[in-house]
Amino acid sequence: MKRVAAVDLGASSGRVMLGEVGDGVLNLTEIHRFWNGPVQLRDTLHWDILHLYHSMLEGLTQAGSVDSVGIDSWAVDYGLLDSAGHLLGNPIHYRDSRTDAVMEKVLETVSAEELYAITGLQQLPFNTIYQLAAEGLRKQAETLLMIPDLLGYWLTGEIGAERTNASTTQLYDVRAREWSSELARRIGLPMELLPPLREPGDVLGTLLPAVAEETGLAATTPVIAVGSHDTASSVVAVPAADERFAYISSGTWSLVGLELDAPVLSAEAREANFTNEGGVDGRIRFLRNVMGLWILQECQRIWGADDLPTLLRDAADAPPFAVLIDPDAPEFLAPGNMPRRIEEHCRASGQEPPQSQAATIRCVLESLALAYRRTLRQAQTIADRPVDVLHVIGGGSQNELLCQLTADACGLPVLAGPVEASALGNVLVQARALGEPLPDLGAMRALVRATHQLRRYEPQGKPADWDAAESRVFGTR
Ligand code: LFR
Repeated sequence: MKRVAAVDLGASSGRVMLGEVGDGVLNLTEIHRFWNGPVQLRDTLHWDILHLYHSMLEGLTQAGSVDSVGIDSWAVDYGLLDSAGHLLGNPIHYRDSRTDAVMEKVLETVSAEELYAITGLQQLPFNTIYQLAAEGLRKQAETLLMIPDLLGYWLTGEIGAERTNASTTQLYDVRAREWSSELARRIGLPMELLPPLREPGDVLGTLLPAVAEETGLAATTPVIAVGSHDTASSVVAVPAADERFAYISSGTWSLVGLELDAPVLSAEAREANFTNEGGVDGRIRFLRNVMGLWILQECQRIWGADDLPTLLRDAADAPPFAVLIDPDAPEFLAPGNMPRRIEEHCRASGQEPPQSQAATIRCVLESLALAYRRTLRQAQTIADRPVDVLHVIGGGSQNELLCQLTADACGLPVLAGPVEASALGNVLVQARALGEPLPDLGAMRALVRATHQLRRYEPQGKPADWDAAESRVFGTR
């Protein structure tokens, strides 16, 4: 039996989980959960990286002795080190406004077609390439480390770039499976900034003596690179039985798509803004970001409404298809007064704004389900991959109303769970690196299936209602 610590950092909370993996066993226990979120400091939105580091150490201390440690987090964000290995400033949050209109500027140097041909990445205004262009590199910067690589560096002193997360920077060549020196040159980025790539499953190193002392862990404890992009880890834990599945990794974002063996770099894929992010074992996550539960979380924050179950019960009773929004509209990206932005969005699209919290939540969830439907249909057509089942994994898999609306909208059975998918994927990749016989993703997924209960939602209602809703929001696009 292997005992490993999975550090899993999400945009609204972080956790240290203890994973136990053995023959037919996959246990996950939460050791420590802590707050995470944007911190506005003067004119910039930051992550509180030292709080995350400190909380990670607290969790590792409470975990007791483990065979290894692995870290995953959201993507695209980074810290910069100087030549002495010191962090140059607090990492900036991808929702910060410094990237506003930067994409357009970069596209004057490298066309969207060229960028896609090399990276296969969806255009999101906060991709690492645009963040770097926005900040104009500080002269002292010597090394760029993505968030999990930065925390791994602080644990071990070792520098590297885990591949799944590197693939989200838009500086990574998805076919050559290397950093793109061509793109770095074109945007004036020194290649030396980008550390050597490492694979999920590689050992970064062992704990630094000071870390071992602080946590009480053995100094010989290895830190193992996992699918350090949380979405890569969560897709590892999709409990699919065969290839004909789609997934929604449902949390602050909803990552909606397919798992493929090779990238799809066609004009249709680019025009529909699908991404080809690198997965564990060389798979491709062919997906699109849908705004996700972020809008709901921001509504709750503004209302001071913590009681989600009650809000969802009321939303389930609210009239269907009353008001619909495009959840991916740019005005929903930055933190702020979401209820007001929804009202404004409704007025601008000629709809009477929702009149209650329940109606607002209903509008958000139906609109998300509609965006899922559209994304999945496009993904299947563009990748030429039919699917029989839709797996919803992550925190959002607990939202019964959203799962049912998703099944209805997509016309597919939804299998919901596991909730802690990214932590499970993190644990599984560590266990394999430590020698557990989990030869491939199929074996890992079979273990998740055997040890986790899933909830099934059958599509209900009238498909024609969703057809009509789709053309209301997206026209015939
Ligand atoms: C989900 C996620 C998405 C990424 C977004 C920003 O947590 O990692 O995959 O697009 O956060 O990094």
